[in-house]
Amino acid sequence: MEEQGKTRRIVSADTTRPDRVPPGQRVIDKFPVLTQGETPHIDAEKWTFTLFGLIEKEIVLTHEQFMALPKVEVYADFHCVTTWSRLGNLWEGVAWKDILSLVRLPDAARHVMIHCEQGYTTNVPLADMARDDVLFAYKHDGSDLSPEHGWPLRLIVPGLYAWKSAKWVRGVEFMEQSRPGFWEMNGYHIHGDPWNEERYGGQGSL
Ligand SMILES: Nc1nc2c(c(=O)[nH]1)N[C@H]1C(S)=C(S)[C@@H](COP(=O)(O)O)O[C@H]1N2
Ligand SMILES: [Mo]
Repeated sequence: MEEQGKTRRIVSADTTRPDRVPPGQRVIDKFPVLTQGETPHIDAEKWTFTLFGLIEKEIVLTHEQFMALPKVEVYADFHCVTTWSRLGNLWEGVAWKDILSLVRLPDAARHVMIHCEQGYTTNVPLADMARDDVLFAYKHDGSDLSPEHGWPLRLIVPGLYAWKSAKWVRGVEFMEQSRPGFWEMNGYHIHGDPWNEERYGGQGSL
């Protein structure tokens, strides 16, 4: 029984919708791997997690320091823009709220850019990050993330299409203005809300 009492449990509000499958999506049971490029090989001893950008002081955490942060479990659905949805995932990791408590955020900060191994990036408004079901996950359905699914750490933003749920995360950049990340520069929507089918195209301002 590892630290059962300490782990907070959160149920993503979207899983309680009368119709929990967003328009144009179909439910699948398996968990496909969608990666642009190769699965990176990561050495946890050398891995770091950096918070930078529009904050007073850059923060760099080692893997050991990250794993010592408070734990949360989140039950949430996962919607890929290519139309598959995997319902009822149990993620374990560190809530965004607990990452935010490490920094002093200036009022001007409105967006983050998530930076990953091999240069993958994705932009997310802080307003979307603020939902209580957003976490940096290191476990899925009771096991450590597999390398293909993002070990040692991935972001999970259940309220947006899954390209925002960046795998192999290495850092978070705080920004005043939004700018497009990898897929957003390659035709995906700048925001990516599955309930409004923000799939492709909309490079409008957030
Ligand atoms: N670093 C990184 N993160 C990524 C991707 C990627 O190619 N590289 N693909 C994204 C896309 S398009 C989807 S649908 C999900 C898929 O997650 P999965 O491979 O664990 O199913 O990861 C997202 N995160
Ligand atoms: Mo995707």
